[in-house]
Amino acid sequence: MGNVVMETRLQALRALLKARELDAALLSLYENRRYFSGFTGSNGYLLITQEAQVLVTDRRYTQQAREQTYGVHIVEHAADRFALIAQEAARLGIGSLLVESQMPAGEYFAMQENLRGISMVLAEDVFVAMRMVKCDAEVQAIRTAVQLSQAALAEVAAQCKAGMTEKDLADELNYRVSRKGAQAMSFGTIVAAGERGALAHGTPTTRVIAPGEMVVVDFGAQWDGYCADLTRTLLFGDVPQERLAVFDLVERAFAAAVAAVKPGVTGGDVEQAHRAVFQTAGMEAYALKGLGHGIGLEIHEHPRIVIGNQQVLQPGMVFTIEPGLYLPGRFGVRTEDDVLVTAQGVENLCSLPHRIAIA
Ligand SMILES: [Mn+2]
Repeated sequence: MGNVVMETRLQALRALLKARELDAALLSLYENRRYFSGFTGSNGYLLITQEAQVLVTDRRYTQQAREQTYGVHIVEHAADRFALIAQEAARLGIGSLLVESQMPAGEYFAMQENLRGISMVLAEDVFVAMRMVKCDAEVQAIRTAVQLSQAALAEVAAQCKAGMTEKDLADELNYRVSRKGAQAMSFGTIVAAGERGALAHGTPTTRVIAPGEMVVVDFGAQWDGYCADLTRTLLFGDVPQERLAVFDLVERAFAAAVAAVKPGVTGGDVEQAHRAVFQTAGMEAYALKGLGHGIGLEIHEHPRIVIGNQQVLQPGMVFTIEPGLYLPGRFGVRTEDDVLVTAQGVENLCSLPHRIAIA
């Protein structure tokens, strides 16, 4: 992300600090640090005041931090990073500090010990809320992540066959995503064959895929830090008609959910649109309570597209739509695409066919 994007984000954070009458924010979560400074090291504490940005990190990352950030003063810590953060906070005249709700308890107590006289205020959902609406550059990064993911799965689908194991399929997919230029997978690839498909998040095993089985494949590439998240239920050979009927029902739920997406409706409204399809078919008992989640620098962000969610959708939000039906001990079906809320309604960022037959 360029300097203009970073500047816009900083301005929004500074306006928020001002409105809440707080002197500074302290960011240590990887995604928040990256979002507000561009720094991608695994260790760092970013202090942001109205005038200054200070990053406290260790010697492994000082050079990298200089290269990745703009307008950030970099301070190298040795053993006691908390004492150094306290020193910087004192130098900057900080009396109150917004801290992330994900801060580990151990760090919180260490900060409290060191930052005497500074009041720490819990940010709760502040940072996830700021990251919820994506700018054009972020949407572009997600589009690229989706394209890499789709191209990789299309190649794997063209070559895989019954007799492979779940793990064979996952390894092949991960390799191809990487070869296409992705920096990483968004999360550990899920491949769940036959009755294992009823486990919503089955990790790949050495179980062999048999002809006539459905195989749930859930994965995604990361591009410029941004995550894609796609699921296809691959149809190996002659899948029994009863199972194909369940597949079609999930497709109808997917279509109903996408049709419900537009600015002004809530996450809960979209979830209900898909649930209604399952209710009518008498299959609701086999569905989960959620339909999707925001994606961005993290694989699970806001908005949450879950039962009763009151978050109002706005243009620029990007989230998954992933209806599924899970029949314990028998089989499972899930289809997942990533969608963008637009001023007019919705754009599906994915174009890979949902129904993929493996000969
Ligand atoms: Mn997902």
